[in-house]
Amino acid sequence: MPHRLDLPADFRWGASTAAYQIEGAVDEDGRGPSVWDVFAARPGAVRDGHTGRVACDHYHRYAEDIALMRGLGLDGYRFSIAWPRIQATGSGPANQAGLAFYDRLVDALLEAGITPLPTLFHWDLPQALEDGGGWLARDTAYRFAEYAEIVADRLGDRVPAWITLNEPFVHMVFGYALGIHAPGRALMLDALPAAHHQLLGHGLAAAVLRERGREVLIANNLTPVWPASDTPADLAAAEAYDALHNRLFTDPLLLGRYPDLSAYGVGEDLGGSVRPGDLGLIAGPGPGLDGLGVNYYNPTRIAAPAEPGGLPFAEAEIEGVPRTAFGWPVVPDGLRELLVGLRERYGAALPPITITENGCSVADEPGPDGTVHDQRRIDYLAGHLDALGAAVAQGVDVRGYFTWSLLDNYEWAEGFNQRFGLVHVDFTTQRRTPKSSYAWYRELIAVHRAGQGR
Ligand code: IFM
Repeated sequence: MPHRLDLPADFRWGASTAAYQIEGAVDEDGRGPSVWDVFAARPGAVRDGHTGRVACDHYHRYAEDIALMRGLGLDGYRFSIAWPRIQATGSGPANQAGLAFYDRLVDALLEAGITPLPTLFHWDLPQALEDGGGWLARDTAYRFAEYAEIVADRLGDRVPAWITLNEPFVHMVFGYALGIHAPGRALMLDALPAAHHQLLGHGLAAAVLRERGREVLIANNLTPVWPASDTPADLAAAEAYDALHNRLFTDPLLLGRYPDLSAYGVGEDLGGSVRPGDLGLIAGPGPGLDGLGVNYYNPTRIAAPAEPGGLPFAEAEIEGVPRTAFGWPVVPDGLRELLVGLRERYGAALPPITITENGCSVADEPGPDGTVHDQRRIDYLAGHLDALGAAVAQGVDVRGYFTWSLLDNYEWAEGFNQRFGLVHVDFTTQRRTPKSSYAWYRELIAVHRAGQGR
């Protein structure tokens, strides 16, 4: 039975992936090493020692993958461009062979009637830039804008809208504060300049894209923050966490200022990294963003820390809800809460929203008849789309939904052990098997397109 949704008729349906998670071909056609190649090679860094060396071999199989997208009836495909394919060391002239790959990809998407929605940075920084300080170095923001210019000049005639960064919060925290993702630095609060420099890079790249008449989005990982109780200590902890996870990224973009991080002992200059004029560059002139990309997976429950002196919050369990294979709590209404909360917080400063990621990992494998029945994913997606519909009914302007992910892929520190795809990938044979959720999503899109949306 197809799922019925009351969404605008021009609502856009899509799926998302990212370069290092699917492309493979890490040494081909002049691609330089990224921080993920180096990190994944470190013993113990990634579960089972998995690397993205081959991943889904999408670099060679993109035509087959686009045929799968066409089969779904997607309006749009969100993928990322690997910076080290375009500039092996993160600066200097463009690598023409790297650009040619994305040229072919974009042309093949358009040929299939699918609008490309590229992300310029989804965590695979050229290692040479990391050797110079990575996102802790201000210079990386300027290199990022140069790279954006190269790519926009080559693909911009066919790509109407661009996402600058994917989840700068996750990249800062996992990559620079905790060291569980590349580049593997464990600097705790000294990682904060990596937030500012990513945002500065966004602002500089956004100016380049807008000069060329292109639309600009950013994809943030956002979470509703639930205080563990209504004690003043838990409420203060929740506020501190919200400032770090959400507002640190949306306030400068939408309001042109950083939130109060005094609970962390951090001033408005974020560890000395903010210079006069930077916030104007991040927020951009006029509405600086044409759209806000929202990646939603789950809410976060926060309590006061057990011991004083460390971080001003502690994460608490969310009880009594289902969990994904990853162990993440499944709370579909959290998406409605998040979207309505954004509108309440930012009012007229909030641009139209696109859900740029939402999905779940399920431990699914083909059964004896070769099919993959992932009812849990269907339930997850249906619940979240209902929540999205409820947010739209409450007046939030949501323009599209891109599920994570088209394919099972390389799930960072988890290697290939978490499967998020609508399509099962056998990582030994590279055989693709559409799961039940693929057929379900195809039907949903078709029903909506046939006029069930408003
Ligand atoms: O796989 C990731 C993606 O790269 C960024 N957002 C969350 C997904 C699931 O963890």
